[in-house]
Amino acid sequence: MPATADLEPVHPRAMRTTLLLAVFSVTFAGLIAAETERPNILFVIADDWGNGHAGAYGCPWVKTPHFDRLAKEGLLFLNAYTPTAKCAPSRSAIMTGRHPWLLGAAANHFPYFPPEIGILPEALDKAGYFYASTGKVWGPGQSLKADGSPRPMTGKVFARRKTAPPAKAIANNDYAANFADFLQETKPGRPWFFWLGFQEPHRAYEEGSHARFGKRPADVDRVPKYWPDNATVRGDMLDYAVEVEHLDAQLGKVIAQLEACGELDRTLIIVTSDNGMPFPRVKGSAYENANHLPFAVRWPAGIARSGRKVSEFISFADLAPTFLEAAGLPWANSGLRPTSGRSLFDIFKSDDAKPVAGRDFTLIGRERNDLGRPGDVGYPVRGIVTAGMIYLENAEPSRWPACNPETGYLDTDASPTKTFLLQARRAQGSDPFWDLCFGMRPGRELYDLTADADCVSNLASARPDDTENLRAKLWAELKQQGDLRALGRGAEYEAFPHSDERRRGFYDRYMKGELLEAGWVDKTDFEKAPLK
Ligand SMILES: [Ca+2]
Repeated sequence: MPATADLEPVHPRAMRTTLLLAVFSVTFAGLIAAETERPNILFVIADDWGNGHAGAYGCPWVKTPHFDRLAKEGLLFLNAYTPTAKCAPSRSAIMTGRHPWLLGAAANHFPYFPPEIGILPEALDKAGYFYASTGKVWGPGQSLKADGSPRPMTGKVFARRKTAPPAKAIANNDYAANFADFLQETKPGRPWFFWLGFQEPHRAYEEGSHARFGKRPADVDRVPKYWPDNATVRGDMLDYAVEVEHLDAQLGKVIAQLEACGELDRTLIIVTSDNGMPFPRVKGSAYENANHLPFAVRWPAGIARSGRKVSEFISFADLAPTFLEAAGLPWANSGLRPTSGRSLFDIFKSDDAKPVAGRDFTLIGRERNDLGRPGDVGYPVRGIVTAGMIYLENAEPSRWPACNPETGYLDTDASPTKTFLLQARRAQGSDPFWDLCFGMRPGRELYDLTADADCVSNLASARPDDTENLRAKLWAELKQQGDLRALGRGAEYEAFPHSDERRRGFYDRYMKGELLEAGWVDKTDFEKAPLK
């Protein structure tokens, strides 16, 4: 396996003043006065919950009263982005404070996470925090120490409590009861970090379950322009909403427990998701709705002027720096590599009189997500989002973006929406929605997010100056970070092996006649012959 030791770190940004108190609390753990300055941290992350799908953002068909409450009593972020819209690389950025393309093998989905790269739970342990979790933390992939023993991505796991889910295919994890068990094990004077990893609204869904919850197709205020507006698609969106509402209800029970034990105001709470909704052209792609995510923070002791809506751009690379600043652990002592993000404390402390400097854009991109192309190659993309614009560069436009048709478009989860689009193309010989969701893409894409948030009208040729300006900025930033693709070494990402040996070489083995299981797509997703 290629090593990542030669990955040169990004320009380290000095952590803002490292609270003297906090230094004391690390040096002399046990000083109660100092310990009270450090908050508990509750990190809540949904799996595949997409942009804008909360009441706080004005969405009428996904009801999220508990997320909305946190936003109202804290901060609602309007421009929060994961660098890569796929579970493992998105979560790898959170674990390390680095964009995925600075993580060697962990740029990819299903990686062998590099044992030499430090991770958040190890740093929190150094800071004296009790780190624990329930549900989905990091993955899919393998994370082992250099000696082959497991690495502590999850900390102590609380998963004993089960409940009957309100719809089939929702996890039976009684998240709130498991959180209650966790609280029983916390101790006064020792701050904690709890990773509450919902498995919703990841697919599968109980098809049609929305009707049981009183939802009707007309509730959806608008269908994105890259799907047909019909009952199948609207129903699929509402079944997704049922799962989001389940996680929000569980979140409400968790907040109530913190309130009851007097810890709510002593806890920094962040609620977000790892990537956009699991629908064609969203999860796994690099368009606006793939990487742009719901994000709210509540922390009365640490936030100036709660109740604000924050327009500054933030990245998941900013999370680990935020957590460690709250924990009072200087980055240099954390064991983590230099961060490519920066702590959100500048936003927390902002007087809101003018925008916080240096937060006017964010970088996104991807390498290999799911398998399903000859030679296990990926679909490399880099992009930049700035006020009103998104620029994307597809490094290998001759490849299929959602993976090859003859192996089921493996980078798009099975769904009624996907099935509808595939059947429409088969029935008519072509289909404009299929083209948007599964067809080949040009090397350069530019979208005006103000007029076209769905990213369906590519302006790269029509606006050459904007394209060139954003292109220059994108690659200058990536080069400064140390992105191998910016240094002409992009092929190295493709050489890292997929960590699921059963499926490695999927395309080539399948095309030779081997029967391979891919449970996240349908048998009908496989085209009988290669398409042009
Ligand atoms: Ca996910």
